[in-house]
Parts: sequence; structure tokens; C-alpha cells
Amino acid sequence: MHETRERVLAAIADEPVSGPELASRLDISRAAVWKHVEALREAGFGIASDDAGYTLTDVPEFGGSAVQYGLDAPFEIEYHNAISSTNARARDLADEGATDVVVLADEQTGGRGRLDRTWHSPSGGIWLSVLFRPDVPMAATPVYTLAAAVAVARAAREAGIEAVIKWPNDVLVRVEGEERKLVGILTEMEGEADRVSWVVVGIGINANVDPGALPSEADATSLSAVRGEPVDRRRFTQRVLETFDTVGTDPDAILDEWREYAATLGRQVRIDTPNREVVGEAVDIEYPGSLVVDTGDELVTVSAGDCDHLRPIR
Ligand code: BT5
Repeated sequence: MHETRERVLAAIADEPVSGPELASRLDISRAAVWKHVEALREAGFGIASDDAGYTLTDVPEFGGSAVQYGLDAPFEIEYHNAISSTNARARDLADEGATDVVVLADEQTGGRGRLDRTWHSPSGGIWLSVLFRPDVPMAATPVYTLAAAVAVARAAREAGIEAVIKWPNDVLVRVEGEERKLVGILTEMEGEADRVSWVVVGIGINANVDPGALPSEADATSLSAVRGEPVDRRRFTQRVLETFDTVGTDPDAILDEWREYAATLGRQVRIDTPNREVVGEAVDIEYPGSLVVDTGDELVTVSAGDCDHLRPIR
């Protein structure tokens, strides 16, 4: 958001401040104060004005300024009511040299999963892509998928939903004994083997969407359906970005929290990798994000593939 607008909001968040006082604190004209206040009102912020001055009364439910306001993570938010795919947009921004940008949308018309699968993204979701440029080799990037899953699972738990993580890129919730998909993550990157140029972590969260709008064969559900009421998308998005930003720098912490939320560990799994099928008990996760599977004959470390949870072992 416009830096001056952020300062206006911060100033009037807790107590009324008069126009002249704001102008002097921010070192701008009174006309400029008025323009910023009007722009913020247009963006959906409630700003009351009376004899005591301006007071912030309401923050919009969602949107770029709303998520930027009070966000404790170093990302610039680029918001779209509707866009084809936030990952595609983030890749374009990467080509233009941008970094530390989050592309956020209420609706996607061409959302993508892995292997070019369709990702349904109706209005009411949280569809976002984080673009950043970490100083790491390409081989380290799977850890960002784990970090994203941890960030969303933690936010969901804070919102009262017992979310669990399915290796490698799904966040699920158990509904009447069945696992249903709440979130999908798609990580894309470019660079040389020894050094990443950019990473885009796309996170699709079925937030306030009707599960009827999601593909029936996908066993999908939404945060609002599980809770029985909508989630605060602004706070949810902020929590995801804040956690992603902090855990992203500490692989041990990510792996530990991932293990805590994992639905995959201790389970019988079948994993389709590009070259083979691996069936056995998932016993651990290893840096940077490989699953260790005990097939009965040997321990196999799988770095990528589609994972099915088979019957519970207990
Ligand atoms: C994923 O792929 O789970 C990664 C999804 C990433 C979506 C985000 S949204 C923001 C960013 N912009 C994008 O364009 N993409 C990212 P995968 O594991 O391949 O799962 C895809 C499968 O999930 C589909 O084939 C469907 O069966 C199912 N599916 C589609 N839409 C769904 C939804 N909204 N909720 C749950 N399952 C869905």
C-alpha cells in the first residue's frame, strides 16, 4: 500500500486525529490528507470524521490494502478481484525482476495445480502466490512447499480447524472420518543448479467457498464449511504470510512443525513417482522435503510424486 496511507491508518487506528494534526505529523498538506482519507474509504476502510478528527472504524474483509494493513511480513501485496492465475502473474513479475511480492486474488479463472491440472478457484477463496529470491541451491526449494503447508495448517488451527498435512503439497481436514482437501500448493522456480533465481509458492485455500462449487471427485471442502461460518480472510492471509516468512528461514523448525501436523507419517502410502511406484509405511520426512518410506524390504527416500494414503496402520 501507499506508504503515506499506511501511516494515516496507523495514526487514526486507536484515537481520533484532526486533519491539521495529521498533516503536520505526516508532513503533507491538509488537501493531501483529505485525498488519502478518500482513497482509503474507496478501498473499503471505514473512517469516521467528527469534531475530534478522523478515526478508523472498519477494515475491509479482504483486498490488497486490507491485507497490507497491519501485515507483519516484508511483502508487497498485488491484489486482483479476478485473475487467470496468481502463479502465472507472479512468474511474469519475476521476469520483470520483482521480488517479495504476493499476488492475491478473490477468484482465479485459470488456476493450475501440478502437472497442469485444473485448480478450481471460485470467489471467496484465498488464492495467492509468493514471489521471492532466496540465496539457496535449486535442490533446497522443496522446503518452501513444506513451509507453506505448515503456515496454512497453523493458521487453520488458530481458526479452530484441525488441519493436517499430506505429503507433499496438500492440507486436509478429516470430516466424518474422510480426509478432505482444503488447500493445494504449487511451487515453481527458475535458476541454475547451484543458485535459485526466483521461487513462486502458489497457495490455494478454499476459504469461504461453497464445497458445491469445487470438483466433486476431488473430496474437497472449505474452511467456512468446516467451521459453519466464514473465516476472516484478511487475518488468515496475514497469518499465513507471517508464518511463511519466519519459518522459511529455519529448516529444522519447519520439519519439526511439519511432523507435528503430518497425516502421512505412520500411514501406509502409495506414491507414484515419475519412474516407479513405492508402497509402504511413511516413516519420516527428511530435508529438504523427501518422504522416507519403509517398504518392508528397505527404506526408500522419495523426493517427488503423487501420494495416496492407504488404510490407517492402527
Ligand atoms: C495442487 O495441485 O494441489 C496445487 C494447487 C495450487 C493452486 C494455487 S492457487 C494460487 C496459485 N495459482 C495457481 O494457478 N495455482 C496456485 P495437485 O496436487 O495437482 O491437485 C490438483 C487436483 O486437486 C485437481 O486435479 C482436482 O482433482 C483437485 N482440485 C481442483 N481444485 C480444487 C480445490 N479448489 N480444492 C480441492 N481440490 C481441488
